[in-house]
Amino acid sequence: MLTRIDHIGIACFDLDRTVEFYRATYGFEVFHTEVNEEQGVREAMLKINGTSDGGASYLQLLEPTREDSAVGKWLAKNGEGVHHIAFGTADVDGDARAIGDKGVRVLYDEPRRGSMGSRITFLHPKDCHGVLTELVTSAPRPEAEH
Ligand code: V0V
Ligand code: CO
Repeated sequence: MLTRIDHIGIACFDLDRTVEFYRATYGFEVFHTEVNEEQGVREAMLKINGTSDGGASYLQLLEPTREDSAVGKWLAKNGEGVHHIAFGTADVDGDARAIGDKGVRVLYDEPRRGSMGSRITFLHPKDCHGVLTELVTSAPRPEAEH
């Protein structure tokens, strides 16, 4: 069951400048940063609400590490903006299977590694009314670390 919005993924050209915008404008601080080479992103998670029990909501700022990555290609075509939404679930495997059975393309056979040790998969935007949709099972108790 999808129980919350885990994060909204926002593509940007310059992660440091975008982080500074969110800090200066709204007061959001960086909770976590990492590079995910498989996904071709450098990312910053800004925690919006939650209790550090795995049930939080974040903004995920994404800068591509290479031009041919998903975010790199998307930025070249669209410029900066909202790239995907991510729903949180306790059971990404089961939910991905159930959604796939409804005829929506699930992009990975098995969930892959996401931010902060989470397990993630994606649904094809063309099957979701134009919205790239991610399903996330958080790691238990993700700790802040920069
Ligand atoms: C592409 N399209 C999108 C889209 N990306 N539509 C809405 N939102 C997006 N983000 C549209 C695009 O405009 C095309 O439509 C069509 O899909 C095919 O796109 P393409 O440019 O030819 O690109 P593809 O087909 O090579 O790749 C698109 C997909 C790719 C969605 C398959 O981006 C992908 O595998 N995404 C999942 C992985 C990902 O996004 N990783 C980065 C975040 P027209 O022009 O034909 O109408 S990593 C992350 O979130 C992490 C680590 C985390 O949360 O922990
Ligand atoms: Co994401």
